[in-house]
Amino acid sequence: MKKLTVVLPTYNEKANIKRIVEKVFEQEKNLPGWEINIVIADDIRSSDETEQIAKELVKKNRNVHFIKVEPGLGVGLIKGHQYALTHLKPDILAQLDADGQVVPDVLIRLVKAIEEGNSLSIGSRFVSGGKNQLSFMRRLFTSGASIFYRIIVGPWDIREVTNSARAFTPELFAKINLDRLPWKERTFIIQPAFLHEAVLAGAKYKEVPLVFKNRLEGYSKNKVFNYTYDIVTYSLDARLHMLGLNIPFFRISRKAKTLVKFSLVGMVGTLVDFFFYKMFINYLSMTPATSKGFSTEIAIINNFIMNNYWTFRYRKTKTNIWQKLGIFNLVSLGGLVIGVLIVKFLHTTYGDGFISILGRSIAYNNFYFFATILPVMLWNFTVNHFITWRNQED
Ligand SMILES: Nc1nc2c(ncn2[C@@H]2O[C@H](COP(=O)(O)OP(=O)(O)OP(=O)(O)O)[C@@H](O)[C@H]2O)c(=O)[nH]1
Ligand SMILES: [Mg+2]
Repeated sequence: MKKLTVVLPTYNEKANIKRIVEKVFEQEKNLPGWEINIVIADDIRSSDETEQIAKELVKKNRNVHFIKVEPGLGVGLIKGHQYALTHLKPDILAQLDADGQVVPDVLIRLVKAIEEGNSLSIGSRFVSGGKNQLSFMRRLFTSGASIFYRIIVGPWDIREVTNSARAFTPELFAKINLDRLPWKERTFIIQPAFLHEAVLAGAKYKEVPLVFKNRLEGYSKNKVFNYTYDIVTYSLDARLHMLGLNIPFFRISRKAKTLVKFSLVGMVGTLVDFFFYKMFINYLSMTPATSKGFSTEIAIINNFIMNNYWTFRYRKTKTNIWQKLGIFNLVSLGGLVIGVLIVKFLHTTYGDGFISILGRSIAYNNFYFFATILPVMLWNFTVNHFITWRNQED
């Protein structure tokens, strides 16, 4: 008998785990000559009864194995395969989501593709017979991520990059560079990243049809903004690496994510400021100075709301929302003073000249304005990061 191991990563999947285990074993009858073993890799943060249910399954069936793993999908998958390799000696390693979204008969096709001589088979919603039954927004994300990744990283002929349903040989797994693969990061980037490293390791790959349904029970751990951000930064990182530039761009981008979100909020805030500034002048006949006063306060409130419910959403503070709004306003006032001082200093130093760029004459004062953006943003970010939304969890 040959051995197939299937890793099922879980994070609060009490409603699905039993059913998926049964469904996976049901595939055995269509895989003559193969014995299936399942490794459930449960996140230590799982707070529902996933662990109890999984342990009952282990007691009932000696082909079910259970490990507890550090947070992150990548950790669940990699540790799951490493467990399989050391304890079960598999001929093929496979992995599936544990929430029942993937129709498990994909296993049969995944195994067949390896038997045909490939070292990596990829369950794909984009090949003939494959289906993606998610909501419109999720489908848009899947396709967008796929196209972006294929253009920047490639190869062009792999169409499915964001799904876990895959199988590969132990030999291929041994060749994957785990130091470069960002498998310990708490993100779903493991899926495209593993693919990239597998291709670099010389994988012979094939896509097979996969039907992906909406989640049956439980909740999604996939955060679309974060995932999009990671896909973009990882793809650029991978491309730089392929060009011979080894810059840890992806790791740095993940560390700088809060700052990037804060800057995006700042940009939206500038548009809001400008929009109301014009509205108050044109429709309420305010003077520019009065209008700027009101429009800036609206932008400050806008930025506050976006930062509170998005950028710093995970921060636990001891202050209430009104106190935070008060501090945020004071910080913004500080930013205003810094901006004015910078303009004053530059104006005193360089005066009122013009510079000719591409045949157009541009006043120095434009540059004075833009010179304030970065320092003011850094001031705002630093103070809000350390004071307004300081994590005070204890
Ligand atoms: N061990 C572990 N498993 C995880 C983690 N995050 C997600 N999973 C599991 O990985 C699988 C995929 O996660 P999902 O939340 O279903 O992600 P998704 O399928 O892209 O999103 P939905 O379509 O909304 O379900 C599920 O079996 C999860 O339980 C994690 O941090 N650690
Ligand atoms: Mg899912």
